[in-house]
Amino acid sequence: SVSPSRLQWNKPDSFVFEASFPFPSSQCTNGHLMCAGCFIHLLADARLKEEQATCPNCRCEISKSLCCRNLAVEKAVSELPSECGFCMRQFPRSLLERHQKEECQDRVTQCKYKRIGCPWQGPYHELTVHEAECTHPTKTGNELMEILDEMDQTHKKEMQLYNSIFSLLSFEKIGYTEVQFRPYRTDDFITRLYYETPRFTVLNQTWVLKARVNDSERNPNLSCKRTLSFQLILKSKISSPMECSFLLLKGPYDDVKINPVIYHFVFTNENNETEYVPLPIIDSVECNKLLAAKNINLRLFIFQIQK
Ligand SMILES: *[C@@H]1O[C@H](CO)[C@@H](O)[C@H](O)[C@H]1NC(C)=O
Ligand SMILES: *[C@@H]1O[C@H](CO)[C@@H](O)[C@H](O)[C@H]1NC(C)=O
Ligand SMILES: *[C@@H]1O[C@H](CO)[C@@H](O)[C@H](O)[C@H]1NC(C)=O
Ligand SMILES: CC(=O)N[C@H]1CO[C@H](CO)[C@@H](O)[C@@H]1O
Ligand SMILES: [Zn+2]
Ligand SMILES: [Zn+2]
Repeated sequence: SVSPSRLQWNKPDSFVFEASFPFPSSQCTNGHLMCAGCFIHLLADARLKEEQATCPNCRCEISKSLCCRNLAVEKAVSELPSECGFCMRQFPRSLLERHQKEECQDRVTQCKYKRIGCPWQGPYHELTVHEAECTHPTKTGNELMEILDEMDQTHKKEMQLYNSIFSLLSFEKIGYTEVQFRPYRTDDFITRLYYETPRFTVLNQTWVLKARVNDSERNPNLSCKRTLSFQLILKSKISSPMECSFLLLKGPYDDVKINPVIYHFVFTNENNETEYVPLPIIDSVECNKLLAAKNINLRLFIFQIQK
């Protein structure tokens, strides 16, 4: 069976479709079909439970190498009716994206005075009425100044992040390397998945990265909200404290959507590992993609701050 494409809220002003996976459908060796979203989810779940992923229909093993796309089905599916996530009407799948982006009367839109601070969001068919009544254009210059100041603050924070990356790039000592997180299990009674990289050398020191899945299995409401957090561990002895900024980014071999976030830490021989800090993956769809892949390949930058 083919489920209609599920809309998923990402940021208030954008949404992603499951069809944005690298391949839209997959079939097991016995020919049972699943959509790419379900397939990736099954692989991610199996990794978390340390089980071989199996086809929900026939229980045969599934994996990226055992399953293949079915182009005939993908073509047929693209012509099947699918439901618009806003107006619930049916459209051929191939037309749905344009309908939801540009044509649907119920699609979520924002007020044109958003630029001067109007927070209104609503269906397209109410937009004209709202904009005619919107109080933002009649605000006084002083009121608008306050709103714009707030917006400037947000913008400034973003700029600060990019500026600090640029200033880190002018440091004398910068090291970077490709890192590969590999999955392991803890030997607790209920084992937990964690990741660890092999030892690697950056800035003439030996390091290891660990990561763990920060999911909220105990809260069923959040069971889909998976995140990862990681820590950087210094493995070699140092003669004086080493103050560092570090940053994980997408590497050349994996297509991971990750936000640039800079962390700081002063490494000493006694204080040789950072706290677990969030791995800033854009959303849990991306996180599941990472868990479904065997290893996680990223690029680590370390900037040494010299006094
Ligand atoms: C790198 O470390 C080794 C010993 O750990 C040391 O002999 C060497 O001088 C260091 N190189 C640099 C460039 O700091
Ligand atoms: C899940 O959500 C429902 C409704 O919002 C709430 O009543 C319930 O307490 C939540 N459960 C947990 C474990 O947070
Ligand atoms: C890291 O720190 C811990 C506790 O301070 C210490 O026991 C351990 O030997 C240190 N590891 C290295 C490689 O220095
Ligand atoms: C259960 C668990 O691992 N929780 C961690 C989630 O990530 C934060 C850091 O962002 C940790 O502080 C929590 O301990
Ligand atoms: Zn619609
Ligand atoms: Zn408005």
